[in-house]
Amino acid sequence: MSSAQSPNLSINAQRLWDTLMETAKIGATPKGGIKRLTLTDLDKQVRDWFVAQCEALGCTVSVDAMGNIFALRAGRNGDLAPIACGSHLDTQPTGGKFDGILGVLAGLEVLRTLDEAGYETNRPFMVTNWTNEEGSRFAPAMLSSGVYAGALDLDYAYGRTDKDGATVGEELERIGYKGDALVGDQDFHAFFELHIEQGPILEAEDTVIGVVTDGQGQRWFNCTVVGRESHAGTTPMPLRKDALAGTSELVLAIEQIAKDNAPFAVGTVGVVEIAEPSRNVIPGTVDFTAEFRHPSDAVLDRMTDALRVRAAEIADRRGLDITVDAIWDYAAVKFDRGCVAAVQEAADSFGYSNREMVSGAGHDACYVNRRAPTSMVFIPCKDGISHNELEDATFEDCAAGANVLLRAMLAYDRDHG
Ligand code: HGY
Ligand code: MN
Ligand code: MN
Repeated sequence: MSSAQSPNLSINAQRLWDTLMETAKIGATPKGGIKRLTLTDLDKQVRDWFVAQCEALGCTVSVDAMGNIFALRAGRNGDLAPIACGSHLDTQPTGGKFDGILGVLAGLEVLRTLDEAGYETNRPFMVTNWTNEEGSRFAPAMLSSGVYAGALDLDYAYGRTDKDGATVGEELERIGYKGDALVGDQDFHAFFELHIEQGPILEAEDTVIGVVTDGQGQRWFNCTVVGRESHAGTTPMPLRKDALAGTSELVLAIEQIAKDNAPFAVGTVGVVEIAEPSRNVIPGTVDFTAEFRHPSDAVLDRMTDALRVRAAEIADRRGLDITVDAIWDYAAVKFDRGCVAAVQEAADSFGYSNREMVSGAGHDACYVNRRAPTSMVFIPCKDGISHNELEDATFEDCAAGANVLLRAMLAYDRDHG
């Protein structure tokens, strides 16, 4: 079949769903989610499965020094940079079956569909799996796509440690995914990422496809509050230097800063740890994480300034020492209009309801967009819930998303072959 025009191919919805359910067994949790933290043995298991599936399709598979996996399907013009898709196979500790996984497995389904149709694309096509998108075991998120995009340094990434002191470099070595290819050497002519929305908009509007035009920026912080341990029974309230009470005030201040920048701003404290906790000791040291997100970098600057002002005020009034350490500055993203148009054309070709939208979550595509024309495809998830074992998406919506991914890539290949 010639590829002068973009063919009206569709994916095999049942095969995609069966593949999603099959890999969901790797790290399955009793509540129906997946706990498959990056660079663990479970991550290795699903990576090995993915590589084997791609090789069985005749793909050439390469792995770079950050463990990013690239599976290449040959096209007519083999010397041209591929049109790529993909996402991530790692999950949150309370992860679901679809976050990231849908984007990788839909990419595999795209290759399976082309292979079954005996369709030769102009350019090579590629599916990718990005290491440590979640940033849960090793902060920050999108670590490997960040190195790929030149936003983060390889040595910095290798040195990131988990709570037990294991480093990314050691764990890549241990699971056999510290590849030879230089990070960043792999070029894409374009990149498309399918992902669940992870928010409530598409479901609330009964819309099947999100045509993603932008991604919001993020700022991540590690904070430490130091007061003074002392006896819970003998220390009068006015004499206390209670690190947890100070932390609690700052947590509410973070929430208020986000509310003060409504409707788009969000602020979250996800991890709080008291050093040497004891029920009858006034907490002396508390470490916690904080993050802000907003589509505007200028607003994020203002929110960061407000956080520092509030921290200083609380520290002064309570006699505490508070440090706010900015560990990650992730700029807001505007996706490529040509790629967005390909997604729009694909959604329209199937007659799927659709709307343009901004991504609230970070994605590897947001970094890849610094290297190649990129855009994303969203589908709804039940109740907008994600990073939760109850995360759910329908058979039909997963099929629709994969169909749009397929035809967006083919449309781009038609116009850029
Ligand atoms: O945090 C994020 O935005 C992504 O889901 N890891
Ligand atoms: Mn994700
Ligand atoms: Mn996620």
